[in-house]
Amino acid sequence: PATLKTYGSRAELHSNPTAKRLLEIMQRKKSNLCVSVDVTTTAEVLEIVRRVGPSVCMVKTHCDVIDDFSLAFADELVRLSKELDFVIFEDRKFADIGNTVSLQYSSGTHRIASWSDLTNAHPLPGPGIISGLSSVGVPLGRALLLLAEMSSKGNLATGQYTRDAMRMAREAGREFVIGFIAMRRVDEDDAAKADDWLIMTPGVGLVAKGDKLGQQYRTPREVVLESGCDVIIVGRGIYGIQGEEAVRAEAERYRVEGWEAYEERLKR
Ligand code: S5P
Repeated sequence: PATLKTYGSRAELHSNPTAKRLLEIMQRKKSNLCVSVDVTTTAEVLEIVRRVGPSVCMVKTHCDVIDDFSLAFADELVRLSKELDFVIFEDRKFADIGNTVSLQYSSGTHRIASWSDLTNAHPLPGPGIISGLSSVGVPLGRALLLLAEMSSKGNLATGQYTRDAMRMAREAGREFVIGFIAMRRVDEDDAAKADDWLIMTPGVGLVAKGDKLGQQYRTPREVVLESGCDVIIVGRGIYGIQGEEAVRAEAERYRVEGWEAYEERLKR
C-alpha cells in the first residue's frame, strides 16, 4: 500500500508532471507540509510565503480573498515557487458544469491555470467537471484533486458520495486527477491495483480543536500516521501565530511533526 512506500519512490507511479514534481520535492525537502495562506493582501501572502517556503512542499492559496490580486503577484509567487522549491495549489473548489469551469479556470481576473500547478473540484456536477478542467490544465501540465471528503462539521461528502468521487477519478484516468482532499486513506481498494493517489488533508492543528464555524482539527500524527494521509494542510495554525520569526518556527515545527509521523508510518 501507498502508506508503506516512500514519497520519492511513488513519483515513478505518476505520469502527471505536477504529481511527480510534488513527490520529488517532498522527498528532497523532507516535507509533507502545505501551508494555506488565507490572508487578504498580496504583500502579506508574499511575506508569509518567504518565511514558510523553505519548510513546505506546497503553498495553498485562495486568490479570490486577496484585495489587490494581480497577475504580477502571481508571477512573483511562481518565481518564489521555483526559488524555494514548492508547488502552488489554488484551492478554487470548482463546482459547476464543464463549460463554465473551463472558463473559470482559464479566464477572468485570476487566470488560475496560468500560474497554479494544482487545483481542486467538487465531484458534485459529475464527470464533465473533470473533462472541462482537463481541457485547460492538461496541456499546461497541471493537476487536479477531487474533494472526496471535507473537514467541516456536518458536511455531506460522506459514505456513497465519497465512494462515487473515487469511482469518478478512476474512470477519468490518471492523466489529470492525481488524488483527493480527504480525511483518511480513501483509496484502499486501488492500492491493491498499484494505483497511487495523493491524499491531502486540511483541518490540521497542534493546538486548537476547531473554530466557531465548524472547522475540526486533528494533529499531524493523527492525520499522517493513523489515517495514512500524504500531505497535511495547515492554515491559521501557522500564519495565525504572532510574530514573523514565530511563523517561520511554527512552520518548521509542523514540518518536523508531519515528517516524523511519515517516517514512523514507513516502519509499520
Ligand atoms: O474540507 C476542507 C477542504 C479544504 S481545501 N476543509 C478545509 O479547511 N479546506 C481548506 O483548508 C480551507 O478552505 C482553508 O483554506 C484551509 C484550512 O485552514 P485552517 O486555517 O482551518 O487551517
